Amino acid sequence: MSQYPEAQFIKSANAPGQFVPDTGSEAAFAGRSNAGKSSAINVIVNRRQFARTSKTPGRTRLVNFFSLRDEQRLVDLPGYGFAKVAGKMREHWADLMAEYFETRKSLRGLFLIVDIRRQLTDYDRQMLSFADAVGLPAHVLLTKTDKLKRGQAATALLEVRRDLGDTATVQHFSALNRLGEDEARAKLDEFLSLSADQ
Ligand SMILES: Nc1nc2c(ncn2[C@@H]2O[C@H](COP(=O)(O)OP(=O)(O)OP(=O)(O)O)[C@@H](O)[C@H]2O)c(=O)[nH]1
Ligand SMILES: [Mg+2]
Repeated sequence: MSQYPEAQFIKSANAPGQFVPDTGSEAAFAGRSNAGKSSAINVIVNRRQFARTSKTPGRTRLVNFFSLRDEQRLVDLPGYGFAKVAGKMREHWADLMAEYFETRKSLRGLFLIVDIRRQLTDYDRQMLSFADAVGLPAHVLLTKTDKLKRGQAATALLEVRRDLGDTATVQHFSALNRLGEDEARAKLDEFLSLSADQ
């Protein structure tokens, strides 16, 4: 049973004017394309195909708003790091993200989805600096932990934790075997219950 039985998709936006009304609280999910963002959201919300997974390139370039509970939202930000994304498109992405982080009053926290085998990319660091610039807490999900042996996974976590310092918290996660789902959900609820000026 989902912890968010009323969860539903609200709308996709390609420009700030299309964002849903900025009231209540929301948590944003960001990550390199193919890192496992949609899969992580599906596990956390406990619904197959809630955020969809891969092979829907159009939708992954948009800001997707989902309602979790009354006045609590989850926002699936456009995936980044597409090798072939043209300059104009990349500029549009950067402008859209800057606008979102700088103006969004209901934003309470950032989830950054990182493939545990790849460590942090420049785009990941850019997302963390967007969050840091507005004093927003960030939490990293090291996804696809099932792809590594236990020792390798532990080492990768330590490396990322050292790299992040106190800019973000971090945990192991796997959409395949649901490792870390409770911890991720607790963090999501923690973010959503923060008040506006924290
Ligand atoms: N083994 C394993 N595979 C995963 C995991 N999470 C995601 N995948 C796979 O990785 C691929 C990409 O997953 P998505 O969830 O679609 O990734 P995304 O970050 O949403 O990608 P875009 O929306 O295209 O940017 C899919 O084939 C998933 O099945 C995981 O924890 N373990
Ligand atoms: Mg996706």
